[in-house]
Formats: sequence, C-alpha cells, structure tokens
Amino acid sequence: MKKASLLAASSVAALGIGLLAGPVVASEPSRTTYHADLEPVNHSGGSGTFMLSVRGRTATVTERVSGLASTFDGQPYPHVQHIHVDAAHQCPSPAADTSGDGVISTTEGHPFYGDIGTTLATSGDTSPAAATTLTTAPSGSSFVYRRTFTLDDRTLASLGNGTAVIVVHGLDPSTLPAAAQHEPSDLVPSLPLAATSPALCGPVTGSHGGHHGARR
Ligand SMILES: [Cu+2]
Repeated sequence: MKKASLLAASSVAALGIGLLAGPVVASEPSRTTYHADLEPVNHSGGSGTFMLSVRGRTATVTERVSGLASTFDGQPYPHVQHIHVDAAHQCPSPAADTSGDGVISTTEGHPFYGDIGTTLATSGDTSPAAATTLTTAPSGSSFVYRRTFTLDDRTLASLGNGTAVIVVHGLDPSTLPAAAQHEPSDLVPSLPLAATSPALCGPVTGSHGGHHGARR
C-alpha cells in the first residue's frame, strides 16, 4: 500500500509541474517577413522582387527575376545569387568601379553589400562554399526561385540587424566595354569578368515590428 501511494503522489506532482509550465505551443517562434526590390547594376537590364519568410532558422524564399542575360556558350545563362551580409546595406553606384574598366566587379561592390552569407542555390549547399557553383544557380533571362532551407548564424544575424543585401550575378559580356569583355572574373579567374559581376541588387528590408532592416 505504501508503494502505491508514493506513485500516486508523484503522479500528482508531475501533473502540477505540467500545469505550471503552461501551454507548450506558445514557445513556437514567430514568423518574420522580409523583401527586396532588385534593381540593375552595371550593364544589366532587368529587375526582380525577393520575398523571404523566416520562422526560427527556417527560411522560405520566393523570388522573381526578369530581363537578365539569357544564354552563355549556348546554354541557359547561370546567375549565381547570394544574400550578402555585414556591410553598408547598400548597392554599389557607378563610382564603385575603382579600376575604371567600366564594370563594378563583385570585389569592388564589397564595401557596399559585404561578404556572401548565403548562396541562393537551386539545390544542395546554401553556404558561401557554393557561391560560384554554376550548376546549382538559377538560369536564363527570367526565373522564379522558390526554396526553403536552414539559415546559418551569420545570415540570420544580418537579417536581424538590417545589413542583408540580395545580389544576382551574371552580365551579358557583349554589353561590357570592349576591354572589360576580355578580363577574367575576380572570383573565378577561369570565367570572364561578366559571368560573376553583379547584375541585380537590392537591400533587404523587414516588415515584422518595423525594426528589422529599416531603410537608410
Ligand atoms: Cu553575390
């Protein structure tokens, strides 16, 4: 009998703790939404919109892009794209072309939009390691990019502190000044400069509570 009443007492205690802890559902992370208007950089035409929904570490992107370079060596043109982080939350102006070759390279734009935090790849790795993987870049002059993936610490922090910038890369080489058409890429020297240079750019702004990524 004594053993049975001890069990009963501990069951009551457990129930009490459960009630004190309150509804577990309340701890589910809230959703934060962000967007960016993508505008042309360099000799790109085109434009785009970028929408991002974040819950906890899970990001869902819906992006629409049009008017970019369509083909490269007879194949759909790969447009590597990234969430850049930890700089001025800006897109580069023509004055960023410090080499004077008529093209703002990815490196020349760095002081404005910063490092690569996330690669917006169509499958697989979304880390900076996949930054120039052409086989998982969205391609063609127009595309809709949708993907859900896990954000890393640095990109999550950048979204929170308002420094994230979307950059879509890849220019039509024939639109570049003649000399620049023969320059190697600053990122991947085996590729032409046009292949990796910024084509579209947009600072990311948030809408949740009005304190994420305010426009500057
Ligand atoms: Cu980039």
